[in-house]
Amino acid sequence: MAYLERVNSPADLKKLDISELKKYAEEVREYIVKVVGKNGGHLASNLGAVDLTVAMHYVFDCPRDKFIFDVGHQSYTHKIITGRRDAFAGLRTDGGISGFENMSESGYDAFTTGHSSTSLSAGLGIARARDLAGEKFDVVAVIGDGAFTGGMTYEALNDIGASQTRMLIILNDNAMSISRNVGAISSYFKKLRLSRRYKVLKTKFKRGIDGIPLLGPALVRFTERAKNAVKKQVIPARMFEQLGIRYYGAFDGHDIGELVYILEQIKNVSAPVLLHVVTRKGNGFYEAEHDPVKYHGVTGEKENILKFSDVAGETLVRLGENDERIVCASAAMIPSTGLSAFRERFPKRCYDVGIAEQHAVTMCAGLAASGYKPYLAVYSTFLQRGFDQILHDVGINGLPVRFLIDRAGAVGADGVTHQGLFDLGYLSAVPGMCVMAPRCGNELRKMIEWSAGYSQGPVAIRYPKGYAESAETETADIEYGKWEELSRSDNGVCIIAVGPNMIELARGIDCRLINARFVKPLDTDMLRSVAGNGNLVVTLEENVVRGGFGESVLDRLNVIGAECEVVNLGFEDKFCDARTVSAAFAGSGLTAERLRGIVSRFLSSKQK
Ligand SMILES: Cc1ncc(C[n+]2csc(CCOP(=O)(O)OP(=O)(O)O)c2C)c(N)n1
Repeated sequence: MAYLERVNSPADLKKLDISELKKYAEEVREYIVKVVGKNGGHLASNLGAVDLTVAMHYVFDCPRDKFIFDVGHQSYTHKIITGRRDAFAGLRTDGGISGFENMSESGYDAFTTGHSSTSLSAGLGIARARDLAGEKFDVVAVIGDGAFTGGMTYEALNDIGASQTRMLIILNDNAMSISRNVGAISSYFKKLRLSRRYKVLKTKFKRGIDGIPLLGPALVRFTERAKNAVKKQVIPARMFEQLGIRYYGAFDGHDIGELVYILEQIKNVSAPVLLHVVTRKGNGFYEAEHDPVKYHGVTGEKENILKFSDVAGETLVRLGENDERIVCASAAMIPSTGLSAFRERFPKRCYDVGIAEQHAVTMCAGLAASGYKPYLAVYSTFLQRGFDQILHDVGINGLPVRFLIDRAGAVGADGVTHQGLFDLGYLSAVPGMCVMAPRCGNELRKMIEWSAGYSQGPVAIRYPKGYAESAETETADIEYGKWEELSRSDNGVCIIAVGPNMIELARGIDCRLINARFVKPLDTDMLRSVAGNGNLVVTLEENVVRGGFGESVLDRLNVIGAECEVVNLGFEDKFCDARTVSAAFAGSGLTAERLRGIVSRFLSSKQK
């Protein structure tokens, strides 16, 4: 690790020559493989971006120049170069460094990222601020072809092209999102990539004929003209150029020498530029290169845990067999949301729309308006993008779009940008939305079956990542707006819990335990039955309390005129950057000990 140890800052990197840079990049790759093997993380995406990042730091002067890595999941090399080499060993652990670019972690991180397709907008803002202040530095946004499927990218391109604000966009094109990239833009990039082959041929040919003494120069001029004509056909649309953005590409994203050369050339262009580089996901690590989908994100978690996503997928296949109106959609997350089997069985009824949650929601609204039964499977954190579409396109029209909201609650190692702690609030805010949360796989199955027959309005079913099969029991059939009583007690203590983790927290406590399978509408009858004077009602939710389930229970109890004592437990009104689920719970006091303390204090004060 001779070179790795020598580089503690971008300035150290600049002391190396090109051949040393290549050796350094190899060592960085080895180090990433080692740390991700232990801690988990985005392996394939990072291995593909090592050479590019090394070249960027060699040519530019970060942190004076601003680098924004879209999604930020490929920023490991950037972290290692910018003084975080040793800290990188604590990647994604509690108290350790984040798996994404993060402004609060380092002055070298120009922006906090995590959700896709933000880099061009953020970059444009930074570039405009630079120009207003009369400063001089470069702004570089690195964006993958997957992130390029997100709508914000086009809103930003529109603005960048029109304003001619100077910034560099580096398109890191590996033809993959998490799985193979989809859509028309992906096909367009493929055409542009083919021009790369043409470029290589061109330089080789030129070298060959230059050696012919008399005819050489004339031949070069002739072939140059011929090739320019060919080039026009090879890159038919020139989309970027027409938007006012200079396009350079496509270049080999693993040839550090070539990258350094081209970056030095375009650094001085006084217009917005898009540099297209072609990379290989997983580059340099055989397993990741050959199975980039599996190695996109390595979790380091137990693989044998049963997932709610799998139950959702199986149930949809079963329902789909008997009902042709059942269709599924995902925003670039078909395998991770459990939809692979459905896509295989019903390819025409399953849509991967790219990283485009807003579009996915409204597209599903269109399907529902036409009599189909769309199921949109999406992570809680990414659905935040589609709030207006949920409200304006689905909600106002009362359309029965079914949302399957995965990874709801604390998410572990991905940290602050990925926590699914807000959906109960933003979904419940939409009039007419029915919001449900199963406590086990069996209940999720029943909820999805029930939702297929429910056409009065939109339905959201939210669940965390995994569930233990052993905790699965027979569950009562679903009845609209009705909760399930799991245990009884006459000590005046009632715990109303949402979801499996919260129910688990309350297990073993002497109380009336209620599974709030409907977060909206609330079960007012059952609430009346617990509202007696002198009782204690504790609500438990894996969501922020502000605007969440507990507050709506409190509100309803006030309307009923209840005189019981109420305690709302959930996540506090702050962003949670815990990297394990248990640390997230502990950080907001969501522990069995605290719950027991609250209950026993209540019981002893009652005795007095
Ligand atoms: C809004 C949003 N939706 C979904 C994701 C999940 N996600 C993380 S990385 C990724 C694929 C990104 O592909 P690309 O930009 O091409 O980068 P690569 O990993 O291929 O280098 C997706 C879908 C996200 N981060 N943000």
